[in-house]
Amino acid sequence: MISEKINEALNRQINREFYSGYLYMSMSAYLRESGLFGFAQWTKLQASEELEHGEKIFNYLIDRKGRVELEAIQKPEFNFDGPVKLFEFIYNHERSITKSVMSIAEQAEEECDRMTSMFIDWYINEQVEEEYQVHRIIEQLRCFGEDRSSLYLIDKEAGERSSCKCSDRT
Ligand code: OFO
Repeated sequence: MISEKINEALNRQINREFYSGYLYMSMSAYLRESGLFGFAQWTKLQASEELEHGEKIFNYLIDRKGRVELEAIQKPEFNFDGPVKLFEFIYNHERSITKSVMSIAEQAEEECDRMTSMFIDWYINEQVEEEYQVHRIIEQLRCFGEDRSSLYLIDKEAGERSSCKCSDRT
């Protein structure tokens, strides 16, 4: 059995993961309209990953005999004012996700819920990778993005991302 408090926190996290998926889809549409097809592909892949993250928690709650309660998903932003602002938006969003998984980890620790602690550790590690990857793109865009041909290459490289971000690490 899982405590009421952790159950609620995990339901909120499912909603955040699904909202993240929705947000990345909205970004993908914006990027396609802007002709940045590589970034559009990157954000679309990210959207699928976020849905998987939400589903993983959904399954965990069911396995632990918790109660899944799906809430309405907030309407995502759709206007981003260029790629730098868009990736900065992602970075801030992912940092807020990091905070929310960290608070679940703290709650699990307080309640000595070892199973949830182990489960949520995966999300904490994932956030390290996500923040790193997004920050890397922001740095590239800030350094070279003003130049059209460099932007083309950065966008192209992002479009070559495979579904697992780990292999892209340099
Ligand atoms: Fe973007 O992160 Fe899920 O957890």
